[in-house]
Amino acid sequence: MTVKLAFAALLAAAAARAAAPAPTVAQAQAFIERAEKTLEDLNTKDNFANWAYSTYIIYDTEKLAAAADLAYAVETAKLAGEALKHEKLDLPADVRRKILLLKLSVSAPAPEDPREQKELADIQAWLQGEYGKGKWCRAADKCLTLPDMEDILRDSRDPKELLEVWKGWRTVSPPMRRKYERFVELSNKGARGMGFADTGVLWRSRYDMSPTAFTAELERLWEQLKPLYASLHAYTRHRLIEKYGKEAVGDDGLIPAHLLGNMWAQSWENVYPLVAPPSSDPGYDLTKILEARKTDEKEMTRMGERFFTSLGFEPLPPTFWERSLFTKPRDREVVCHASAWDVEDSQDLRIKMCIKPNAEDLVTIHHELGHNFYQRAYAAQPFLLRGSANDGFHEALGDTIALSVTPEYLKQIALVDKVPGAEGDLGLLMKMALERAAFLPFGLMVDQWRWKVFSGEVKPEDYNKAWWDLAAKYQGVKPPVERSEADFDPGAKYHVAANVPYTRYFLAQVLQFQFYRALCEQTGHIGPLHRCSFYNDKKAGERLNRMMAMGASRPWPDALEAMTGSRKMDANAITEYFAPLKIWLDAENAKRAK
Ligand code: X8Z
Ligand code: ZN
Repeated sequence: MTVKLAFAALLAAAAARAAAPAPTVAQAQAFIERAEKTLEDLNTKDNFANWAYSTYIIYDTEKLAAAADLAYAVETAKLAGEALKHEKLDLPADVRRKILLLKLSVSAPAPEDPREQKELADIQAWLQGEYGKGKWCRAADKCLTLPDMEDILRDSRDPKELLEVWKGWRTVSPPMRRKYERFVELSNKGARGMGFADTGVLWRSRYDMSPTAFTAELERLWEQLKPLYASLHAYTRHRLIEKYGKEAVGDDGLIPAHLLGNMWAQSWENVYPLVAPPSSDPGYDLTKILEARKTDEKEMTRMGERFFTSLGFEPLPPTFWERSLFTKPRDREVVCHASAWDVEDSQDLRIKMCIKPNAEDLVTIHHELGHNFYQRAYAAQPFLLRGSANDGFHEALGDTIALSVTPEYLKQIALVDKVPGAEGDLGLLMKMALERAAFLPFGLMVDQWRWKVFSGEVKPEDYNKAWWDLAAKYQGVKPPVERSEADFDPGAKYHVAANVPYTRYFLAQVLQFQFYRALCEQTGHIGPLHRCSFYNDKKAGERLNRMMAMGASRPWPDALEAMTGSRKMDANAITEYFAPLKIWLDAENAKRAK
């Protein structure tokens, strides 16, 4: 088209717009209803395609998943564009909220150019598959999958083997680097098309406050939590030096990432035996109990389900048991990273998980079922409001239940014979701190990295360095060997490869302790908070259900208020829970500071 003709076309379009009557509120309402129908249908198709891909990674399912993702993302971008013309109207609150949620719903928005739209969807599906298929071959005939390597990280105490496996898993991600770079470019184009400065700003706009105010909220919460984390870190580091020697740990105040029992050093419960407070053993080891009883994967999931039904929730539908994936198949590649699915209409609920009979996975089962019960609780909401109050709420629900897996509860369900007395408290609290308090800075740093990457503050040539700078700053953790920009360690974490925002898990830690405290207060629990279990408490179930049934229909402070009476996120429920441990840790740390 010549310039002159193009200009004429623009003028004609502007004239047509001027001539078109302004839309009415009724039209806006009809628009959003149509949009919901279209999106719900595309979403279901996308779920079927992605379920097939994640549980059977081959070329063909990759293509089917990419095509379904593409259709969903393109339609969302188109509808978000159309919604603009309704935004100036004086809309009913629910319509306005739906338009807002529509614009915020895709984590990697489609750019305008159809070729780039396809490229973006293809890269995303490819990255997921690379992560899922990732293997490291110890020897030509001995290739390990991620769950194999996680087993070694969990159980081995041989620093050479730990190092080998830690490095081994990270050979999977360097091929992702170039694609990730391009992914960032394309996703940012999409975000800009929707009026956001970059993808990170879009993510931070999901919290019913300005992105800047949200960043400040995170900072405020982290300031509340830092002293607890610092005490736990110092004590753990000291005990690791006792175990592995000063030489292995170093004298820079940091902890090498391969010694903490977890592939990403994100939670540390697997090193409990190395850091247990002397003479304060709770007297039972849940992993050993599950092993001794030969509890299989489905039975572990049944245990989780029974907690929810004890609160008054309906049991999961038969299709949950037929269609979920509970174990790693031997004959095909799958994405083992645990997830919960609402495949169709909040009826076809499933989990996908390569369950192992250990305490860590029992907690993860509760976490995943929390997603499923949440999905069912908001089933009656219109499509765009089917979600949690903010994404931290979704992640917090099952964890709140898992906080109730106390010795008292385990006795009630006859998994232990004897409840430890108060002498076991420090041990119990230490286990929980390694599992949850240790996670806090990791929950923050992943998106601190991505936000800088999306904004361009961190350039591709500094991807790896920036990752480890943040790990040092927030977690006090360092790589066990020198890394370079030939590595791409962020890509060795599922949520980076799969583009799942991560701040939600930090928020979930804060929220779950607030939920738990509120429910325990309601049950009239007396004694230390960490001994409270609301198992069997129908009133607790009702309260949870009230909040969950709201879905995303109201700004999250309303849901938080319904649940806890407070409209603010507050980390003091965590600090209160761990207060006795903190006192003990500080005394221990002080002995060495002298
Ligand atoms: O990804 C998860 C869940 C699925 S939403 C298994 N989590 C984070 C992780 O594994 O990194 C739960 C805790 C943090
Ligand atoms: Zn989750």
